[in-house]
Amino acid sequence: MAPRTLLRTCPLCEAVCGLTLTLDDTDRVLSVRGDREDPFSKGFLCPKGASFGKLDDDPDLVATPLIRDGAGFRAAGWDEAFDLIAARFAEVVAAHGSGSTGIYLGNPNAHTVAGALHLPALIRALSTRHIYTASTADQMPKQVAAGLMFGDPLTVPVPDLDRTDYLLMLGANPLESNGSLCTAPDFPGRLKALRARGGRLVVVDPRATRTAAVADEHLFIRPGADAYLLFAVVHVLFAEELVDVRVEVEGLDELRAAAQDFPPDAVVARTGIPAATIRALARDLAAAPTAAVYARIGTCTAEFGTLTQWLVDAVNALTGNLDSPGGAMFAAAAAGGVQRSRPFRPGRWTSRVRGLPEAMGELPVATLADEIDTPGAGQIKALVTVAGNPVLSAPSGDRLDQGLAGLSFMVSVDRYVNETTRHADVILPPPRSVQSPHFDFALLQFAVRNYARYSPPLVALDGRPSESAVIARLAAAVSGQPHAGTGAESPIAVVDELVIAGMLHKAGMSERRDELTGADTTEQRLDLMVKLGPYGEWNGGDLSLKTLLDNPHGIDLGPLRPRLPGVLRTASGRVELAPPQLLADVPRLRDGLMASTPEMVLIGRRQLRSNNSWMHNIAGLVGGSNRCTLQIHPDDASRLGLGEQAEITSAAGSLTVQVEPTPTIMPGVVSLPHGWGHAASTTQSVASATAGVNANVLTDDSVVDAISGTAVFNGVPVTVGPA
Ligand SMILES: Nc1nc2c(c(=O)[nH]1)N[C@H]1C(S)=C(S)[C@@H](COP(=O)(O)OP(=O)(O)OC[C@H]3O[C@@H](n4cnc5c(=O)[nH]c(N)nc54)[C@H](O)[C@@H]3O)O[C@H]1N2
Ligand SMILES: Nc1nc2c(c(=O)[nH]1)N[C@H]1C(S)=C(S)[C@@H](COP(=O)(O)OP(=O)(O)OC[C@H]3O[C@@H](n4cnc5c(=O)[nH]c(N)nc54)[C@H](O)[C@@H]3O)O[C@H]1N2
Ligand code: SF4
Ligand SMILES: [Mo]
Repeated sequence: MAPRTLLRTCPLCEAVCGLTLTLDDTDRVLSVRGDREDPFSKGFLCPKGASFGKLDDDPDLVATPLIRDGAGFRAAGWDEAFDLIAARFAEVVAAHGSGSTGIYLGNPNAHTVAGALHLPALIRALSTRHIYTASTADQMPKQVAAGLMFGDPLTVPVPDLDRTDYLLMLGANPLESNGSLCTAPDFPGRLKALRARGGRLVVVDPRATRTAAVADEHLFIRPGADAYLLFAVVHVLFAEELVDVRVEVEGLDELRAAAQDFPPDAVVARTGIPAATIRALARDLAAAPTAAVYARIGTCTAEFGTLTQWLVDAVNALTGNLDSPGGAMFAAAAAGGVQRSRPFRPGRWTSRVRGLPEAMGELPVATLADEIDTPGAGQIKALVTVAGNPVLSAPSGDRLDQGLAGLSFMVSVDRYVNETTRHADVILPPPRSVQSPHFDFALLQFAVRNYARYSPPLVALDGRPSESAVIARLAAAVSGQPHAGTGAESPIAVVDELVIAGMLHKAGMSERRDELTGADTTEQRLDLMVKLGPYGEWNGGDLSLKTLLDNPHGIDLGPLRPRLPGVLRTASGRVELAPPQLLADVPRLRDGLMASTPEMVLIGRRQLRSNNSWMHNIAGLVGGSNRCTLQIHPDDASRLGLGEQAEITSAAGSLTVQVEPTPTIMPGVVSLPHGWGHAASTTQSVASATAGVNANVLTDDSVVDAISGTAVFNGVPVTVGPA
């Protein structure tokens, strides 16, 4: 049989590029190209996407369920694995109650159908408040700020990249990350186009990144100081009467009053940015025909993460750029739509040990180790992890490493035996990517152009359960029902039918169940979501699962359109510019103006041919620039007498690291990428041989962004000396 050409969305980052794959007659991926006919990605492909085939059939992937056997694992059947899970969960719950179970959900869940559609059933089945995800090591500050300003934490504005005249970007490096909370395939090309049409790009970052290199202007900023910079911009906008709000807002006077304490001169020492530069920035933003402020991970995982994210959209609103073409806009996703009826409220409950706030139903991952280590009612005894590696990704990861080893029971759904899953009693593998369907339920809500694309599984499951089926059966097992019913009795069909019935009922369309199409109940759910969505066949449009299947390269649904006030869920029905929960944290920010700055601070960085902790097992992706090195300014390196290796110490721990002197980083700042520190005891042969060190030995789980509980990875005080 000749090689087959098949189409699929790349699941490896937020850019959602279309891929054109060729598969041989054993269903192995022979080649990967960018899909030139995809209307959104137009053929773009990065080195990770090019490695899709290598990742898909890495010989070190887990292929069958694994059950702990002494120090290692043995292969097991699915029934045996689920029987064991049901029995052990029942024991733990009988002895300690359901509050002693917990779950950690990692980043790839944002890219899988199982993550979007079936994890909620697993979370419900566990019936615990111990819910942790990578969000509190990532974007939770943005979601909390958006929730308070717009009423819903999924209502996050994105820069209208293709039309803006001026983009101010803080703490993001899309030339390496390909963008985040801003779904934009070929981000580099879009920035090039911005400048080619006469637009201006200004990058704020403690490092002169690849993105800074293609900008009109780069401003070095002291880590953790973005809220100061943005407050000073707000101050100037008010002081110079440049405010031009074009949407209905509440709290303008309160915002003006809060900004009083942050004139540009007051923040110079803290930010390292001259007052004249800050004034010019404010004036330029106000004067540009259209402008957008966009801030990402460098500004989220910082001491004042939520305040910073608030001020980003406050500036967008004050300059007349919120919800307006060329400004910061809200996507309308084909399978989306605001579900909530009441305004978002964070902190509805707090964590047991440290009293940290809940947000969106979850607790901060920075306190997961506390909840495992601290005895008493509610201590976590049994843990589920799905697509995550918190030993390398959570603050004080080494502490978690020890905590996981002491659990009564742990089950992980993952492709690999990694630094986290090696502690599991049972590992359940998802099938290969080519055996999985793909639809971006989450990421298309943050797209810079409205677009939809569905990829059905390309290769038959061949006896393996889909990841959705694994999750649904796990949900049944932790509730004491280990057995896989068949057909309509299977856990996955039961879950899907419940959701379908609920959605149809809510829409007043219960009689239309039979009109849903799709190869299985999960595809029928997608059909329903799309039909009820903003372009849907049952909502005045023509979109359905069928139109998605008929257009395998994806469907362009047009540029972003203004969506206010329709998407707002605030009590006032207006954009809240000064939510009380945010104003309450401003005194802490003001106190920070007086605090002494540490001599040396640590920040992170992302690497082009990597993805957090899990792409280091592909030989073509590691090495070269993708190594675990401590970047430090040459002046600092010589002042400190550093050789090839250095010892770096924080309040949390100490590491010996490889030194990489580079003038691209600010003096007084060092950068270490996360996701390294691979253990020898996993099955990842390549990753173990290029181990590196775990940056999260240095990050301190006792320090969080107060409002969202998010971990602080940027601006960690450290000392550095010769090894
Ligand atoms: N110091 C520091 N720490 C950080 C950050 C930082 O900037 N600095 N960044 C933070 C951020 S933004 C994030 S998102 C987190 C990431 O934190 P995590 O999500 O905990 O870590 P990942 O390394 O992304 O682990 C993903 C896991 O999912 C598995 N996997 C991949 N695909 C699939 C799939 O389809 N199904 C299943 N079941 N498993 C799959 C991989 O094998 C891997 O084990 O790290 C955070 N940690
Ligand atoms: N190739 C690749 N792509 C990825 C990932 C990956 O690991 N590799 N991870 C994915 C994930 S999970 C995410 S969340 C996204 C993140 O996507 P981005 O937000 O674009 O992430 P980074 O590339 O780490 O860029 C963050 C920048 O913030 C800077 N920074 C650090 N501290 C501060 C500060 O205090 N203030 C300011 N202004 N800047 C600061 C850093 O120097 C860095 O250049 O990327 C995703 N895409
Ligand atoms: S940019 Fe992201 S989505 Fe596009 S090919 Fe690379 S990894 Fe895949
Ligand atoms: Mo992330």
